[in-house]
Amino acid sequence: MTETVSGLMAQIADIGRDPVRGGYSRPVHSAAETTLREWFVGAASSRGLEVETDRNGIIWAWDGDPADGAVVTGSHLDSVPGGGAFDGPLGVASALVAFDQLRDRGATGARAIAVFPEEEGSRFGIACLGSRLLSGAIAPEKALALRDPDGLTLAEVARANGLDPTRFGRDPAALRRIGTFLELHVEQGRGLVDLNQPVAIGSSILGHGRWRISIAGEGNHAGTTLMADRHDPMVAAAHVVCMVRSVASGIPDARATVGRLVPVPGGTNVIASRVDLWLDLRHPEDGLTRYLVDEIGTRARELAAEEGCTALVSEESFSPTVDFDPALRDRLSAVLPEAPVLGTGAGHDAGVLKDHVATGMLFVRNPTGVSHAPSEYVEDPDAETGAAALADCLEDLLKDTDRKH
Ligand code: HGY
Ligand code: MN
Ligand code: MN
Repeated sequence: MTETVSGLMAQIADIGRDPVRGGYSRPVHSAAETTLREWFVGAASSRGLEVETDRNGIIWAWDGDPADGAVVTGSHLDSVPGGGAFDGPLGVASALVAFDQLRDRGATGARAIAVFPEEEGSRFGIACLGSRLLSGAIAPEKALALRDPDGLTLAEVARANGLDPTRFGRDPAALRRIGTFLELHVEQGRGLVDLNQPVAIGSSILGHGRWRISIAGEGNHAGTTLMADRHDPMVAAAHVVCMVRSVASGIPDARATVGRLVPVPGGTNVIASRVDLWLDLRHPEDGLTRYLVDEIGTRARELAAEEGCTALVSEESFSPTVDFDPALRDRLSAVLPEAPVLGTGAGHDAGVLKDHVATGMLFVRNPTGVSHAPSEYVEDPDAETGAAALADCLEDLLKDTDRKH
């Protein structure tokens, strides 16, 4: 019986459900994400794919012997807190089905499925951590020192999950094995719905970064401290959140979000001593993103000072705007002439790898247009259409590897 994308997605539908937030919470190296990794290894092994986990925790499933210049597809299994079912897993499940179809078609040529860890950056704070380590975009010592909300370092968590932190870092041999990387992903927007098409080809990824704004005030008792005597960082933080929205709203195509705000110590009857909040800022022009961060930082310091507090802004990650390889994009259009070419405001491992290997993306229609929330959705027929489109593109790309070997 030929497995379907929706059949594979049904196999993992109950893994990592979040009863409090709704949707799924599958942080990297959590029990849920580990179970998903085991599911993928099982599904790949049952197809006779050769599975290995590399030094950075990336899982590779090879159809045939690993070889340089291979055609690689895949995505990620980790999620944001309370995320949807499809962001990441759809690309992994579609890759498995596409590989089945390539086998049925007798396709030859070196090919692999890659599953990248910590794409969302939900546990250790930096998105696409696996592909950044692979490509050398982040120094291993910086990555290994990253701490999760419980204070555990990546080094500690990696070691507890059977990885050797001393081996983390740029992996030239693994990079050489990627000739082309093509990632299929649920569309995180309404482009395909509005165009009434099931599949799109990716053109670009909006530049985006993450900055931590730490506002320090004076912790004190909620009942004994007069209002006039307070230096309350929560009040300053509230003004900063509203300022972020007003600054970004004035700039076309800018997107600014404070999705995470953590008061310390966080007691109901306690005036916080510090509030950490994280700014997610995106714009097509990297220079304008930089300008907006400076503007927001200046105003945050002013707003903090008005409350007798101080604000410190520190950059956690930045990914410039990415335009996918035009030759690959056009080649995908030749294979999928009906597919519109669409940009995305969401980051992906394909974006990180773009400076190292030819990378492209396919997007599959999401009727709700919503992502990073439980209502993210893909209809079964579109999921199968996406996998078939991926198989068609991979088959075309494999012709190159045949010529090379
Ligand atoms: O945040 C993003 O854009 C991606 O979903 N990691
Ligand atoms: Mn994703
Ligand atoms: Mn995502």
